[in-house]
Amino acid sequence: MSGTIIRPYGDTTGDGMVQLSFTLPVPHDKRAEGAALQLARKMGLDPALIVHTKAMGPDFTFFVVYGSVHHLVNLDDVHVVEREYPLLTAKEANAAIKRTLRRPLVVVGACIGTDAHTVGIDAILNIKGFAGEKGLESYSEITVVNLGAQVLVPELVARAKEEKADAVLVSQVVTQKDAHIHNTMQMSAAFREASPAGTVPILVAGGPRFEEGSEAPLGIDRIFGRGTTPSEVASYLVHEMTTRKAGRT
Ligand code: B12
Repeated sequence: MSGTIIRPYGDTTGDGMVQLSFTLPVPHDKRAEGAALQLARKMGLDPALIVHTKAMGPDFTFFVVYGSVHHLVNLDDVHVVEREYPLLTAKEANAAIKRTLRRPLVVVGACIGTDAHTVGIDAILNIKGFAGEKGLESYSEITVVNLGAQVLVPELVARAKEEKADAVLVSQVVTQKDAHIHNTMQMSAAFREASPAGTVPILVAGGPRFEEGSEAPLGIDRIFGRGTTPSEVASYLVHEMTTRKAGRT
């Protein structure tokens, strides 16, 4: 292995060991264990070892399998999306908004669809903040309207219009049946339909399982993933707002 070619490891460097968990729709018995090993081997784990099994009701079994893969990873083929704007302090963000807009930036936030996971959006918006940073509510030049959980898209569009929102921030944590994708696409389509060209607010979605770089198919301006802090969001909003403003003059 060269410096840029790597393999996972568990016991000794380069042994290729990985751990994988899944559930099979079969009762917890020997046949289920055989099925789990068959799946693991088909996925390239060889040898594969079942390290944990648990019945999930009478008809399902949960497995943790530990095994070695022979695949190599080339670090030169890894492409990372770098932040293309500077990270601002709250003071710098406030000054930039004041200079550019000459009024506070209005942000409307919500968890849309049936999603009730508000901790993520609250971490960004609430004064209390996240990871030692205060949330956007603490910024003197940002007005935050946090609509909370399970907000329907028409409700969000109407409120954003009423508040004259510059930016709409939605959170999607539940990803079952791609709910986060469907809800976000529905949201962006609704804003485009309701807003004359050139007046669609900055559309931002956040949550731990969005695919990085998938803004275009979702019809939004920016995605933020796990570990996002309020200052990253404020800095982005300032950057996007300034770019839009410059485009109009
Ligand atoms: C707390 C929690 C709950 C609480 C939520 C309380 C609340 N008020 O939020 C309760 C108990 C209500 C709950 C319920 C359910 N939950 Co739950 N829950 C969690 C849990 C344990 C933690 C989530 C959390 O708070 N993370 C901490 C925050 C800070 O992180 P975050 O959300 O990722 O946010 C950060 C970034 O993603 C980003 N971000 C997030 N949103 C936004 C938005 C914007 C605009 C921006 C810029 C950034 C941003 O910034 C944040 C800070 O860095 C997770 C498991 C886990 N460990 O993640 C499961 C989890 C999310 N829940 C899950 C499930 C299945 C459910 C239920 C369906 C369970 C059930 N059968 O009833 C229900 C659904 C309820 C509903 N209608 O939505 C699953 C989702 C699986 C999936 N693939 O979709 C998880 C992953 C658990 C699991 N492993 O199965 N849950």
